[in-house]
Amino acid sequence: PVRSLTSGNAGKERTLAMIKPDGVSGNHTEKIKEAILESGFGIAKEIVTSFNEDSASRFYAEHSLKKFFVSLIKYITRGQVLVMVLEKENAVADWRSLMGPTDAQEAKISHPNSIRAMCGLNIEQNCVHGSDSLQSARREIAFFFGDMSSGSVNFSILNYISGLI
Ligand code: IDP
Repeated sequence: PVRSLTSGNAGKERTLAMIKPDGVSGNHTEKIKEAILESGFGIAKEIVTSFNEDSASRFYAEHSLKKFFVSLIKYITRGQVLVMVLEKENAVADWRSLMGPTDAQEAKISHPNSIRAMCGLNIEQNCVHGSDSLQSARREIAFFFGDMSSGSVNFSILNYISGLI
């Protein structure tokens, strides 16, 4: 087939994917990236970083009143994470579907081919994150990679600064 030279990003959607500390320390990174590429996603951006309590609380602000919040912050700050911007048509929903349900134990039964079934341990330690809507995707991509148009401060710079204080 002849490929258009000007196709660029036309029709593509972006979502934020993250391999959480249990995924990185359990050496699941390569397997997960293979599954991502095999499913037709492009990896537009990638960064290895880590959360501190402050950045984690901001990232998960919508869960701040939940019972599991303190435990979630402890889990997500315990090691490095690999953050990626994935690109393809229908990227938000397709990455959620490839991840599988939040509870990795449930995933092993209902979605045995999902990433959470493959690498997750339970409802908390489920090895991957994915934006749940286009709006969250935009917010989360800007959180890590900055967004020149809104003048937000880059995540790694914030992390660096809070490390100095
Ligand atoms: P999601 O990651 O599948 O979108 P959310 O409900 O947005 O799920 O929750 C964010 C993260 O918080 C989950 O991925 C998981 O790590 C953790 N979490 C969610 N529900 C629970 C729970 O009931 N107990 C402990 N941790 C939870």
